[in-house]
Amino acid sequence: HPSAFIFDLDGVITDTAEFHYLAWKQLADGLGVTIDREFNEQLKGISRMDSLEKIVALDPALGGLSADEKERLATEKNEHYIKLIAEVTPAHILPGMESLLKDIQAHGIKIALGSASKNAKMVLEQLELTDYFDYIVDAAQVSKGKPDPETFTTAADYFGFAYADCIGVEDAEAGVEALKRAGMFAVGVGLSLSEADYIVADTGTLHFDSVITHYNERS
Ligand code: B16
Ligand code: MG
Repeated sequence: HPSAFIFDLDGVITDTAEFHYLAWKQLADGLGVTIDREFNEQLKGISRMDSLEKIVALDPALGGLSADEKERLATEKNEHYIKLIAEVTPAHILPGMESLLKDIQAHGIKIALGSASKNAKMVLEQLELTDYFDYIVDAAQVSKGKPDPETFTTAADYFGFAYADCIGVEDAEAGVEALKRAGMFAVGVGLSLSEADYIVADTGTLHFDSVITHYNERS
């Protein structure tokens, strides 16, 4: 068996992408920039400030924003986002994920969260899943976000586990790249043309036994 499972949050445990989208959309509207759900795909898995940079880049007129102004805008988006996720409940857990966490725990395997979100702890609390997690990587303690491996290696280092003995679950290619660069076994959810070691269509088809079978067959 592996030593640990390390989960991404948004798109794996729950779909916070929609709430990020609504908060960014309102901010962008205020700046006179229009974004849609297709554009929002580019914001999945990347940090808050990198997301703002991508929105600002849509309009050359916003090229002159100072670092302080960007900080203020990112804070404004985050305050709105926090209001939105206050409404998150266990009903927002993606299909099959709580039973997967139960199965992993029953086998004595450690569970960690490796999310780029600084609000990850609050989201897990809202979902009532905090108790399943032995360790949560706080995005604030990571200096290089995904696709850098640091988010995932920080979790493995906390336990003192070899990276090759860890399984990561991701829905974004940047996250899969981070896992592969760390030397971990990467499970991709809903990804096509992915570098992931094992791919499932959605969380509903992500089962403990099949992940372990593929992990044990890895070359
Ligand atoms: P915050 P993940 C990521 O979560 C989101 O996918 C991404 O859209 C967001 O910008 C990032 O967290 C930072 O979130 O503003 O709450 O710190 O997929 O890494 O769990
Ligand atoms: Mg994600």
